[in-house]
Amino acid sequence: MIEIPNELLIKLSKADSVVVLTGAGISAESGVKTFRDPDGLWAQFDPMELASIDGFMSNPQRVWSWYQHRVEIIHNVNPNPGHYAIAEMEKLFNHFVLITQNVDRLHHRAGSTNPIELHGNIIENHCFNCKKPFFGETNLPEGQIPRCDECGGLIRPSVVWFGEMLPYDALMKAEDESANCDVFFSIGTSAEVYPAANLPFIAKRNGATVVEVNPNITQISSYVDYRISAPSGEALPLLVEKFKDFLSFSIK
Ligand code: BV8
Ligand code: ZN
Repeated sequence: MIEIPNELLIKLSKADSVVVLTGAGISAESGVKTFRDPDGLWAQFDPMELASIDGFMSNPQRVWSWYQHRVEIIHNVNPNPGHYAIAEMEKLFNHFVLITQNVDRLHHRAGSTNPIELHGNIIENHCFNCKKPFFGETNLPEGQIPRCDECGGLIRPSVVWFGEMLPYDALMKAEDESANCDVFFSIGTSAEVYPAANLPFIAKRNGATVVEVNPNITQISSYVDYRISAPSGEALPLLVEKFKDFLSFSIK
């Protein structure tokens, strides 16, 4: 039985600004593997070999085909009730911002407007050499990588790899929104990857109520004000339903 604390509903009813940070866990119920769960991506592959510049430079074919494999998976899954609940939350607060570490764009497909993508996205590609966006054919025979039509450079996915800076504007906006919100949700993330993992601390330091939605304990669990220990696909629709009931009750 998932508990939504009444105190949290009261805080949400008084909140002007609400920020949500999501990680791979929000997509788990869509069938997209997380990174660090026992059956996650990193259990099979070494992230430094596959999600880093060095990894790409040392074996571009392997990295490119790993990403194409993940793109294939993402094309065959759909947003889950957790994604839709977050899209619904957007309509319930005066100021609502979604920040995601995910690259699968399932939030967009669920109707969230303008999520801040801290780690880029796996759907778009660009030239490793001149950065020119690439819109050509990506479905090539195994072992082949598309080449840039401008400079002939190798094409890479438009994600942020380990050791790469996050998009400056996205990170600045994410930090600013986290520092100025009333309630901050950390949903489906192990809170291990920086600088994204700083955001809940920035929020807390600035007086926000911090809520974690995650069936497992994470690096920030001991710091948060509320923990909803449940899968986001079940917890978030319930939270939205309880909050709407709370609002309609308090209006009467
Ligand atoms: C940078 C895109 C400056 C690619 C990704 C030492 C200390 C501190 C930091 C560092 C350090 N050494 C290096 C660093 C920096 C490094 C970092 O943080 N490393 C960590 C691992 C220690 N960070 C970087 O390199 C970043 N850049 O710092 O630039 C710089 C420049 C040069 C040199 C140094 C620094 C770039 C980070 C971005 C990397 N790119 N992804 C791709 O996808 O292939 S990271 C990857 O991890 C994904 O984006 C993912 O979103 C992200 C975070 O993981 P999570 O989303 O949290 O996923 P995870 O599997 O870990 O957890 C899932 C959670 O869901 C679990 O808690 C589970 O319980 C929960 N869950 C499961 N099911 C459900 C659920 N929750 C709810 N419902 C469910 N049903
Ligand atoms: Zn190029």
